[in-house]
Amino acid sequence: MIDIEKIKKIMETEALVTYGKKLEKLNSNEKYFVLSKSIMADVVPVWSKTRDKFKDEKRAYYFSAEFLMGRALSNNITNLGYQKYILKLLDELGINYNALEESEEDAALGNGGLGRLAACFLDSAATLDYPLSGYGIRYEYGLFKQKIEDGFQIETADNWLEHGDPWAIENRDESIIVSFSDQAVRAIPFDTPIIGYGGDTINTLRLWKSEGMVSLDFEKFNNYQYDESVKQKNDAENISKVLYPNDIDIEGKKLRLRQQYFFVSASLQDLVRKHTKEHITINNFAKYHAIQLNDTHPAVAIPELMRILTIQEAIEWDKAWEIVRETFAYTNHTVLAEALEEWPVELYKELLPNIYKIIEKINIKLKEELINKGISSKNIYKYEIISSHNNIRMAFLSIYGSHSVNGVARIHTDILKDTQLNDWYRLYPDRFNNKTNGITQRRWLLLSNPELSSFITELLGSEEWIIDLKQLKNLESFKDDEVVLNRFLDIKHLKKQQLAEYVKVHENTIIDPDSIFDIQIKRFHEYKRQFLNALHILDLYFRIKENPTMIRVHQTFIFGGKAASGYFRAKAVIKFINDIKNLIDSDPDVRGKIKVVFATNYRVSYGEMLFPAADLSEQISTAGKEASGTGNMKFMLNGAPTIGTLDGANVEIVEEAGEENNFIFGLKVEDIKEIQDNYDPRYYYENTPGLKRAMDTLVDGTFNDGGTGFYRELYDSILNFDHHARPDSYYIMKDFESYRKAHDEANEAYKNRMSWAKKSWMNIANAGKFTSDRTVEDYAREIWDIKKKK
Ligand code: NBG
Repeated sequence: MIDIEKIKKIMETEALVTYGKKLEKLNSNEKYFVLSKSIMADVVPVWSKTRDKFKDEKRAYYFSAEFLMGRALSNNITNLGYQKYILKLLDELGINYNALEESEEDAALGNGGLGRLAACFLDSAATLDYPLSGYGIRYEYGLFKQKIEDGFQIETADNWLEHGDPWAIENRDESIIVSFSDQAVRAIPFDTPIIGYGGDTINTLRLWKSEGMVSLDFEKFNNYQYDESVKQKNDAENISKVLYPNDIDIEGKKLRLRQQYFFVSASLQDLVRKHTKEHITINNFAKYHAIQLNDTHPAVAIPELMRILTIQEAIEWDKAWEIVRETFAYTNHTVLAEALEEWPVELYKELLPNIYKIIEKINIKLKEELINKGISSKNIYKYEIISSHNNIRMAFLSIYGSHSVNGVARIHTDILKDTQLNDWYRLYPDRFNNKTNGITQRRWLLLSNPELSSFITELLGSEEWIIDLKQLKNLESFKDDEVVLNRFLDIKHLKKQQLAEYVKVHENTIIDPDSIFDIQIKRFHEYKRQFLNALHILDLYFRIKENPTMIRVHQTFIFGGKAASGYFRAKAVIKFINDIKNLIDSDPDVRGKIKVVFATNYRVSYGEMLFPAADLSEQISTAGKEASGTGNMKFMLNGAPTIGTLDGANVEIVEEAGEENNFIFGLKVEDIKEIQDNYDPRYYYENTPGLKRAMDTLVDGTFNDGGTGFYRELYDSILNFDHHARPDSYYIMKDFESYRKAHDEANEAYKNRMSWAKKSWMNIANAGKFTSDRTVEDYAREIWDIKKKK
């Protein structure tokens, strides 16, 4: 039970000892800090109780280069059940909670879905009382901050630790040395509590910071070599300096390889050290540890554990390999070829020669196994971990060194089995399984949409849904209840108003809560097709100009998302969207009827405002390309129907909520297979009414890309066979017409308020499957073999 007097005392003490001021004199940021510290004081004892209760049990570890945690304060006080007491206390102290909440920086140690999934899994596992810890890197700078200047994306450093991080405890006494061929560094663990809902289980996210073995070379300093004297320290610190701002495409940088090995080696050494302290033998390591590899970024864990077992612990190879395979499981998060990580042999040899030798041996063992399994020698190259191009294929290493390989939505796993990883699937059919992604309803409904949450609790007569999302199914009985649906519409309107207020302040633009809020928020990538969305808006613009009396519900199109810093085509689309926005805003004929907003610096905390305010969820990736998507689930849970393709988890969303309650369009995976060899985008460009007109704005002087060449390049990527063997490889020209039709249907459907509300309602009622609680239960049972303990 919360001791509010104690919380207050600690706040006052912290104010004095940390800032040398009285509590009331602190600014919002400082108040946020002391409040968080006072909650930490409460949490720490329960945290160590959790460690004790799982001491002798098998535990699971999520190895991930990214954890996109967002803000902690509100989430933690909600999960602890402290919210109303804290609000009351702050009220008495005259402190404005919202200002304090807003002053917390997002912990953006991830790019997008992959990192956010890791964060949702941690929340679910703690809530369900499973022992799951996260292991990763404490990047000093998270994902860059985005500004828009003149329509262009500008990136600036995300110095999220500037004001300190009250949620992490630095455990210097547990530091670990990690060695490269040319460098040894000290890995310092920072532990953050992961507080399950109800507060019974508090798990750990352990992130490593890289430091030099010595902080100053005294001799050099004395010899006036000031730069040299801190070089070793700086080189070491660079390893955990920044998160690579790339999702999907790999970034083949030496420093990135150092990052991967750094956190993986530190984490494994940490686990082995603890294990050998607790158990007499290392032979039973797999009995107590399940490690999930979040994509291939941590795949070097496989040879690293082999190194520790065979060299450090002197276990013979085959026995060690058995332990490794039993310990690891691998999740694949994409089928895009450019994202399948490969590392040049030369780089490994240079940086990690011992690890490279182990990979070579793993490859030899693999070849032996293939021959034993009757794979003909001419086919062996298809599997080799070290390819004929002298690259190490990390996905192959991960499959071979794991007992489980999973995709993240049914269609994605099927594609892996049927095409991308088909050879491996035929070799080890039992190793492959699906785990459709999920999201935590604690953050994505309870916290971000308290109004809808209370209404749901009222209707269901219980709060059970917070830990058992299937309960939402019982909302279906209200699907024709106009009183209920009207209240839902009122809540939606309120969330739209709240967003509009925020947008007014932060984007300096007015949006109308009575218009349809049509939202696409996610990283910018060609396969996600923000460009298709933009083209359609432009087409609407021209249609309204041509036919001013056209009767449509007014629409507000909201985009949010970042483009990787070197990804010019994605940056061109951001610029294009901003140009369309300005075109519309400056045209009195169209202004008000449609409106474009660019939500700058999209991040977890912005998402918490956007998802609840959406009327329509844009999930329009080229079929077969989006592994799952998780934003789609956040929209669904907040009652926004999907306009989307049959891709990723959209397939399962529509299966649950009904196709009639969503707007599905476009090519399916099978259709693409059929047309891909003869696809000519120019045909659709010429023959789809309105499409040429919209496309040509890229090159006819309507817009100005400031001499960057962005627009011509974008245009060519879609239409020019001289530049590209397969132009429009994401089928935008072909899908345009059916996308427009789906939009027209959605706009028409929106006019009937009750039937629209019913569609939304059916989405909420059928969102139960998409909780990460379900996903984590499945991993725990089918892959990790861990048990919950209250
Ligand atoms: C992303 C996919 C998404 C998926 C998330 C989480 C990578 C490499 N993959 O579709 O693009 O939802 O992973 O599984 O970031």
